[in-house]
Amino acid sequence: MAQLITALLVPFDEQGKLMEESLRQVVEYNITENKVDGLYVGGSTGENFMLDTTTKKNIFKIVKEVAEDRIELIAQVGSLNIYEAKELAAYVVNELGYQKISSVTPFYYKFDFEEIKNYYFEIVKDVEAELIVYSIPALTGVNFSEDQFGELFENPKITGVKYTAGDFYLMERLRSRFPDKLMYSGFDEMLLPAAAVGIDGAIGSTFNVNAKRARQILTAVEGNDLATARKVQAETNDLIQKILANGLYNTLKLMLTEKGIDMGYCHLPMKHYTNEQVEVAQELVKEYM
Ligand code: NAY
Repeated sequence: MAQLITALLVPFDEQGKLMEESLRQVVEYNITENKVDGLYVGGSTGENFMLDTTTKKNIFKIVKEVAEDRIELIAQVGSLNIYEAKELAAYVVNELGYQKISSVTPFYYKFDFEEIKNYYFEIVKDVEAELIVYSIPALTGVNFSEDQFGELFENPKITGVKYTAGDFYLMERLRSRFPDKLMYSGFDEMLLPAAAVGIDGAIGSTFNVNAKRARQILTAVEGNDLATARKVQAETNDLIQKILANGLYNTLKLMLTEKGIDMGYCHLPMKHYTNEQVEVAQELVKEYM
């Protein structure tokens, strides 16, 4: 069965300070209510790239304290500052006991493939952990070819990819050519086609509020029940469309706040929510949760 892994939301107060107690609660909610198999910590959904090193470490530590070994944890340590990425990798693996790390492709500058490959090999070199490449071309501008994935996968410590893209031809080519590497899909609105290609897991922000439907899609595809998978993906996409129209991370946070976990605000420069966004989120909770 493919794993369902929530891309964890992180609560911040109005000043952008981590809300530790709420973070504990949202981790517990994902384990006991959403019943997910794992958490992806420090990704886009965690607003990670706006945070300082101390806060990132604190988030990894709190998540591990709450989750212990009940579910799988993947720490996204990637950073434009490769020394920060290495420091975070050493911290989560050696001090906290994470077994998997992940790293976004370096972004902003137009690094060539050799530079990107060196970045990954350098990050994983000194830690005893598996590394999942986080590929999200729409946000980073970095597109790998099939052969370039192959070059990364030659490193035995690089064990998979979080594939956040809509190119299902490339996804299928990777799936067939690297059957022993892990393939995680990253777009929740395309879970059904990704599951049909054959994934080891799905990592998604909307699983914070919609995990049951996501699980139904995975179960239906694996049971060859395409009619159910389509119906549930359509319901899911009605919800995702409304969430995206209302502002992705603000709405997900507001929905959890409505469920009793105070998720605070998004981190500046992301906007703080408006009253209209709150009203929409409240309606979505009534209709979908
Ligand atoms: C991350 O790093 O948190 C992720 O990439 C998780 C995957 C999400 N991608 C982003 C960019 O948020 O769940 C998706 C996405 O939010 C969802 O499919 C809505 O488009």
